[in-house]
Amino acid sequence: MQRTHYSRDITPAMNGSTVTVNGWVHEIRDFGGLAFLILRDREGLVQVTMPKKKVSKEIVDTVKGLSRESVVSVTGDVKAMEKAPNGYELIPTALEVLSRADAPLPLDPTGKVPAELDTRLDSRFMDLRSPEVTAVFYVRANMIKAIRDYLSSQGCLEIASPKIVATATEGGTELFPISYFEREAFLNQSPQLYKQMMMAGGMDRVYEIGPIFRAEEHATRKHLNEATSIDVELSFATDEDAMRLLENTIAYAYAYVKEHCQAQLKVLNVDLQVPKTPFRRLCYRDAIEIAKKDPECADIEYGDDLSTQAEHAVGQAIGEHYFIVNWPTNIRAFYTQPCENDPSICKAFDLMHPRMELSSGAQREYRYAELVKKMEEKGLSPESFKFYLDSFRYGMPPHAGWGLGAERLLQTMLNLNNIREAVLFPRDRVRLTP
Ligand code: ATP
Ligand code: AMO
Repeated sequence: MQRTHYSRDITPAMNGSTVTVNGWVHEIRDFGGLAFLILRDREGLVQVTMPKKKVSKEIVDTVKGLSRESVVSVTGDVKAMEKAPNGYELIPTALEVLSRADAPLPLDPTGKVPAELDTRLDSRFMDLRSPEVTAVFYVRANMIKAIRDYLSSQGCLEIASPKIVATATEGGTELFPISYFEREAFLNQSPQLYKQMMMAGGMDRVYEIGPIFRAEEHATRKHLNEATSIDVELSFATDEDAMRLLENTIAYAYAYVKEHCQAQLKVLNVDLQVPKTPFRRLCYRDAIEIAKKDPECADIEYGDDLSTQAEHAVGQAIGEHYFIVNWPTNIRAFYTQPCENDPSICKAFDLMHPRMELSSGAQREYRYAELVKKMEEKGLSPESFKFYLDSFRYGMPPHAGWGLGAERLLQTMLNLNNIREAVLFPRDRVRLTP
């Protein structure tokens, strides 16, 4: 049972050596004098070939009695074989059944019988056994690793901020209230306030990769109620510094995945193109003009948020990653700094993929008096943000940062139709289990 190799690590050059592989019964084919067991592990398929003259009757009989998706351990001799997956087959000398699978299966993990996304999510453990789904999460793990490596290499320290909080940050309507002993508390929508406080703490450059919670009421293909946010905050930095780090992070993640996930990209049929930096900077005003040309967005006005339709119209016109800059101050969060020469626009940016928004960020208002004024203008009570505002009173450096949705990044990278495909166990309006 002690595994010696994953399926992918065995090569035809190992002809004659003995290996042990562990995995699931993908398929059994019996041709009388010759039987095949196709075993599947995380990395791929192994053909176990049983010519009845060479393999013990006990092993052949055990295999014939196996149900699909049972878990087995097979020890055998490697034989180079051009027609088999990865160019080799195993002639078994020992076979151990570790767990028998019930029948019928809730899903067909070979994908031969396609299932609706909802059915797949209901039996996610089984869904994950299909090579396409495994590939998505293999890429996700590598994408996150790349981002962590890159941000660390740029001098950012990883932090962990609380997820149980007392206040909203991204507009009051999308909060999940929870009961916290005698008080009301909320699940955090964003590490925003905490990553800014780290600038007052002198940590200089920080990042966090963690969950955010938003009570989005509606079902869309790009919203989750629990998402993963990649947050960055940089001291002594401008909006332009933050944008540069963001575009370089995206390009690095793409390049890393392209290099390290070749087999998975092939399974997913994705021809990954590393986006070229710097990304185009498009003025909000020009984005509105482009959107207006789409008949479905004809009534969009300067000062409106970009609707999903408008995002699509502009995305189609640009055709690659781009930033929207020079946003009207009154439609951005209170912590955004207005431009000195024209305070009606601000130092906020959105990073867009042609399909959707991937990230928002800004140079922050770091002057205490101005920040309090901005909060009051937005109808927020400075008293409830005292813990945050105090950090601006005793030496707060100028700073800038961004939040990037990990699932949206993966969704657009792999061209997934629905954001739920980019999460192991998505949370939406109706889904709380598994
Ligand atoms: P923000 O960046 O303002 O926090 P977001 O990233 O959640 O918002 P976007 O993806 O930028 O939202 O949303 C673009 C547009 O999608 C919104 O302007 C709105 O028209 C629409 N939209 C946003 N949230 C929802 C929702 N929960 N259900 C349906 N449509 C939504
Ligand atoms: P914003 O609210 O735009 O900005 O969120 C940043 C990014 O997080 C992702 N995201 C989501 N992904 C899936 N489902 C959701 N419900 C969801 N909500 C957000 C998106 C989005 O672009 N504090 C600021 C960031 C900053 O200024 O540093 C913020 O939270 O990809």
